[in-house]
Amino acid sequence: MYVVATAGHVDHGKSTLVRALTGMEPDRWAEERRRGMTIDLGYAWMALPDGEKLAFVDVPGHERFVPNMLAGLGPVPAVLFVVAADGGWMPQSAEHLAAVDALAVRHGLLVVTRADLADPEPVTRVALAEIARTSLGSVEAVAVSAVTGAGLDDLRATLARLAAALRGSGMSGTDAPDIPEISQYVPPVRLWIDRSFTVRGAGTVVTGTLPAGTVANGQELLLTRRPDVQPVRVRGLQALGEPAERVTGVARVALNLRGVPTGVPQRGMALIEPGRWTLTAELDVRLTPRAAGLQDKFPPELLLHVGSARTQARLRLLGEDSGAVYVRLRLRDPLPLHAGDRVLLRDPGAAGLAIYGATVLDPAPPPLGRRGAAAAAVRELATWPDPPSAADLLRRHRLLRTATLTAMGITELPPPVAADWHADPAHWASLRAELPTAVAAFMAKDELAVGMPLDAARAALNLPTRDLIAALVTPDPASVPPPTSESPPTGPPTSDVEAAVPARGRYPRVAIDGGYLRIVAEPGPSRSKAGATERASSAQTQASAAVAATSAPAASLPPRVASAVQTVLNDLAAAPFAAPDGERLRELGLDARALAAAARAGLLLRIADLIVLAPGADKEAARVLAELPQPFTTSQARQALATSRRVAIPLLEYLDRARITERLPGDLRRLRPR
Ligand SMILES: Nc1nc2c(ncn2[C@@H]2O[C@H](COP(=O)(O)OP(=O)(O)OP(=O)(O)O)[C@@H](O)[C@H]2O)c(=O)[nH]1
Ligand SMILES: [Mg+2]
Repeated sequence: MYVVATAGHVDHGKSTLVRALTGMEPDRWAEERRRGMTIDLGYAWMALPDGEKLAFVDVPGHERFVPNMLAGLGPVPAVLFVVAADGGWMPQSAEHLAAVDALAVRHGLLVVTRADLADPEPVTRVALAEIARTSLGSVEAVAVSAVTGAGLDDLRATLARLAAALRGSGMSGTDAPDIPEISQYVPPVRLWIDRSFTVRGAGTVVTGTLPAGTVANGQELLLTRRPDVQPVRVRGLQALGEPAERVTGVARVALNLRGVPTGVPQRGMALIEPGRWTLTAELDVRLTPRAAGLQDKFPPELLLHVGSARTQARLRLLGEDSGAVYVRLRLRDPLPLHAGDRVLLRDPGAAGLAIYGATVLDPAPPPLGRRGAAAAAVRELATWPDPPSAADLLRRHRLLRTATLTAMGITELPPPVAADWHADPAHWASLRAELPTAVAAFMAKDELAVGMPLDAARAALNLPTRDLIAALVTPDPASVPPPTSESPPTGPPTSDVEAAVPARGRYPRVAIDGGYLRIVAEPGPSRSKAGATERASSAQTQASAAVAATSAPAASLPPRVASAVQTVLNDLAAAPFAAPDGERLRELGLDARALAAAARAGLLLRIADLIVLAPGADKEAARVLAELPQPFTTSQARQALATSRRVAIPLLEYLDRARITERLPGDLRRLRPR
C-alpha cells in the first residue's frame, strides 16, 4: 500500500480529483457535500496497474481548517499538490507547501486541475518554481480536467511512478526486496489516530496512517491518553476496508481496540509500542534555516504539530549557530517522540506565513541550570547530525541506559560499559582517572578504613549505580593486551577483583575486595587475575599471598599504630607464637580496626579478631608441626609451638582454613601433603 495526501488551496479541485481517481466519496459529512467544501479529512483509495493500492488522505483547503490539514499530512510520506489552472498560486497554496516543506516531505507531484477552464501552462510554471524551493524539489506535473477526463490517464501513470519511488525509499507498506537494509529493520509502531468511532457490536475503532512498523491482531499497544498512557489490545484490524491479521506501514489502518472506553481515543493521540518511544514534554530542536533571523519575532508560545497531534509549545530560545536556530520546547501535553523526528511549529496569530519545520535533537534534554548553559547547549547541538546518533546523545548525557536510548529512537547502540549502561568514551575515561583519586581521598580521611564502600565511590563520582563502579575497576579492553593461550581471558568482575586502571598517564590501581575499594600497593607491571590465582594455588602461601595481593604500604599506617605494631613484632621475635593478650594490646592502643589495618598492610598475620602473629608465622607453625608424629592432638601442637590454648586453637583453625592442616575425627590433625 502507498499513502498520499492531497494539498492545495480551497476549491482548487482536490476532492473532485480524488473522486475521479477512486470512484469513492472523500467528503464524508453531509455538511461538506451541502457546502461543496471539505472540512475534515477524507479517505479513499484506488488500485495501481500492478494491483497495489494507493490510498489518499484528502485534506481541506480552507484556512480555517489548517489544523485538520496538518493532521492528515503529518504522518504521510507523499503529497499530491493541487493548483487550479484558473485559480493561480493562492495563500493556502503557499501555506500548504510551507507545511509540506516543514515536515520535510520528499515525494510528490503537481496536479494542475480545472485545465478545461484555463491554460494550465502559466500556473504550472509558477507552482513548479515554488515547489522546487522545498523539500519536494523537482517533481512531475500533470494537467487534468475532472470534467472532461483529460489528463487522468497520464496522472495514473505518474502516480505509478511516484509509487515506485516510494517503494524504492521504503516508504510504502509493500516489501522493497531490492533494499535489504530497509526491509530488515522493523521500526516501532506509532499510529497517530485521526478518527475514532464506535461500531455496534465491535466497540471502539480508530483509524490512522501508520508511517512505519507492523501492527498485528492481538498486539498490545499503549494509547497516549493525556497525560498518561493506557494499555490497549488490538482485537481486529482492517486495511482499506479489508480485514487483515497484520499490516505494515506505510498504510491506512483501522484498529478495533479492547481495553478502552468508547469516546476516549481522539485525534492526536497515538498508539505506540511499549518501551520504544520517549513520552516527553520537553525537547531540544533545530529549526530549519527558514527560521533564521526570525527568532526575535517568535511569540513565547507556538503550536506544535507532529503526526495528527497538536499541542501548545512554550519556547526558550537557546541561540543560533551557522544559520540554524536552536530552541528548547516545553509542551502542554507530552508526546511520543524520537530524536530525529520532524515536527512543525506554527504561529496561528501571525499575519504572514508562520510555519517552521524543526528536527527533534534531544527528546529528554538535561536541565539548563547555570549561566551560559543555553550557549553551551547550542555549541553542543550544532555539532549533531540529523538524525543524531548514540554517540551524540551520550556526549551530552554521558551515561544512558539501553532502554533510554532505544526509547529515544536510537537503533545502533555502542557496547555497554556495564550491564545495560552506555557511556560517552571521553567521560568514561575521565571516570577511570577519577576513581583512584576518590579512593585515595577517602582513605586519607580515615587511615584505618577497610576501604572505600562502593556506595561512597558511586556518590563521589556522581554515578547512578554501583554496577558502574565495578565496571570502572575492570580493565579497559582497549588498554589491555589481548589474552594469549597461556593467560585465560579475564571475565567480568565476580569477587575480589583487582585490575589495572588503564593509563594515558599511570593511575594507581584500584581493587574491589569484599565490597570495598582499595588502592593496590605498587602500580608496577600488570598483575592479572590469572596471576593472582596461580600464586594462591600454593596452599602453604595462600593466606599470606591473599594479604600481599591487596596490601597497602606499611607507610600508609598512622605512625602511632606503626610503632605499636613494631613493639608487638619485637615481642614476637623472642616467642613467635606468644600472641599479645588483650591487656597488652590495650596498653599499646591496638584495637581490632588497627590490627586489621596492620594485617592489610602486611605487617601482621591476623589469625582471629584480636590474635595476631608475625607474618610468616603460619609457615613457621607448619614447619614445627611437621616434626610431630602425624596425626597430632591439639595439646601436642600447643606444646610443640610453646603457646597457650588461647593462641593454639585459633592458630590451628587458621591453618585448617588455609589448608595447611587437616582436621580429623577425635581432636586430631595432620599436615596436608604438599
Ligand atoms: N470545470 C471543472 N470544475 C472542477 C474541476 N475540478 C473541480 N471542479 C469544481 O471545483 C469546485 C471545487 O472542487 P473541490 O473538489 O470541492 O475542491 P477542493 O480542493 O476539494 O476544495 P476544499 O476541499 O474545500 O479545499 C467544485 O465545484 C468542482 O466541481 C475540473 O477539473 N473542471
Ligand atoms: Mg475538498
